[in-house]
Amino acid sequence: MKITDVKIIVTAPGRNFVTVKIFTDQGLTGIGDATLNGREKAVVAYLEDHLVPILIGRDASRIEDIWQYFYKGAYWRRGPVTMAAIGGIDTALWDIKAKAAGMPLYQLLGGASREKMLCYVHAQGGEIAEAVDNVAKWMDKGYRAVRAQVGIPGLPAVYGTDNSTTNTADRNNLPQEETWSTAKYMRHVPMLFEALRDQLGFDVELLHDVHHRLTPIEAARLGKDLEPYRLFWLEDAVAAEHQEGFRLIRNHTTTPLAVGEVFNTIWDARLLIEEQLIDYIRMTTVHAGGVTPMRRIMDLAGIHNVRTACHGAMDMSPACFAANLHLGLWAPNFGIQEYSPYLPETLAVFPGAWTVADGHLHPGDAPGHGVDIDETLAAKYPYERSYLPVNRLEDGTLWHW
Ligand code: CS2
Ligand code: MG
Repeated sequence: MKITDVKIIVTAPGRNFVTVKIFTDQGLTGIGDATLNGREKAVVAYLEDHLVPILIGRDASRIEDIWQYFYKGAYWRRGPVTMAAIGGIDTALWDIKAKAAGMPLYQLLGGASREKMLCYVHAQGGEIAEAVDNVAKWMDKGYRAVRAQVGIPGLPAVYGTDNSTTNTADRNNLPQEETWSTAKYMRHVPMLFEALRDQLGFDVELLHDVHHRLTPIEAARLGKDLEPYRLFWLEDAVAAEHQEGFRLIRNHTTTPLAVGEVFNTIWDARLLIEEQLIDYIRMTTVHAGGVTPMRRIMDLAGIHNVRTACHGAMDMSPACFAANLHLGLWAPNFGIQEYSPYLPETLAVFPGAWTVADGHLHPGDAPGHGVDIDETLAAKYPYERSYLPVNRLEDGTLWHW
C-alpha cells in the first residue's frame, strides 16, 4: 500500500490544531494529531519541509521502519517539535493499518483489557467553597475522579488556580504574564483538600496539578501535608527535567506522583519508571512520537508498576485523544485518562467514535482510531497565532508556568 499524498491541515475550531492526513493508492486515508500548543507552525514547517517529501511513495504498512527512519534518520533526535511531527505521521499510519484490517485500533494492539476506562475531569474555584461546589457538580454528573485547583489568597489568577484563567492561549497577542508565590500556594492547597474530604467524603478520587512550580523539597513537604486526604496523585510537582529530584520527593511522601505531559521520548521517562519514582506516566500519543513509542513506554511502565495516564487536555486534537483511548483500553497497566470536554466546534471538525458515560470513556468500535476530519469545515477556522502564558515570581524572576 503506497503513500500517494500527505496533507498538513491547520485549523482553529476554538483553538489551533495541526493534523496530518495520509492518502494511499488503495483509497484508504488516516489522520494523526501533530499539535504543539503555542508552537504549531514549527511542527508544520518540520513536516512540510522535511518529512512529507520523503514520506510520499513509501509503503504505508511499514510503520515501524518509517518511525525509525524519521527518528534515527534525522541524526538530531528528540525534542517536542520533531516528536509531534513524527507522532502525527505515526498515528495516521496506525489509523490506516487498522482500517485496512477492518478493526478498531485497540484490537491490533492486542485487544481490550477492560470494558471501559476511568477518566478524570477538572474543577477549580476562586475560593475553596467554589472549588468544592464545582467538584460536587462533576460528582453529580457521575464522574468518579476530579482534579481540584483553587485560587491562592494574595495572588492574581494563574493557571491551575482559579476560574478566570484556563490554559487557552492568549490569541494574537503577546504571552500573558502571571504571578507566582510558592509560600502562599503551599499554605493554601492543603486547606482545599481538607475541605473537599470534610464535605464530600472519600468516595471520590481527587487529583492535583502543581504544574512544575515547586522544588523537590517543597514538593516533598506538600506531598506530606496532603497525605491525610489520600490523593489519587500529585501531578508535575517539580520541573519535568528534574528527574533526580523525584528521589527526594519519593523518600518523603506516600502521596502518589504523576509526571510526563511534556516528555518526548522513552528516555525522558526511563529513570523515573525504572526506579519506580512515579506512579503514573502522563506521556501522550502526539508528543511522545505516536502510537509506536507509546506502546513501548506503556510496556516499560508496566514492568515497573507504573500505570498509564495520558495527557488529555483540550489542546491536543480528538485524533490524539482517540489514539490514547485505544492504547488505554489495551494497556494492562492502564491507570486513568484525563478528560477535558472539547468545544462543540472542535467536535464538529473532528467527528469521532469515542464515547463518555458514567465517568468512563471508550474508544468505540469504528475501524481505525475512529476520529476523522471534516476538511470543508476545518477551512472555515483559520489559524491564529497564540501563546501559552509565562509566569514570574512576585519580584519579577521568570518562573515555571
Ligand atoms: C495541564 C495542561 O492538562 C493538564 O494537566 O497541565 O492543561 C497543560 O497546561 C497544557 O496542555 C499546556 O498546553
Ligand atoms: Mg498537567
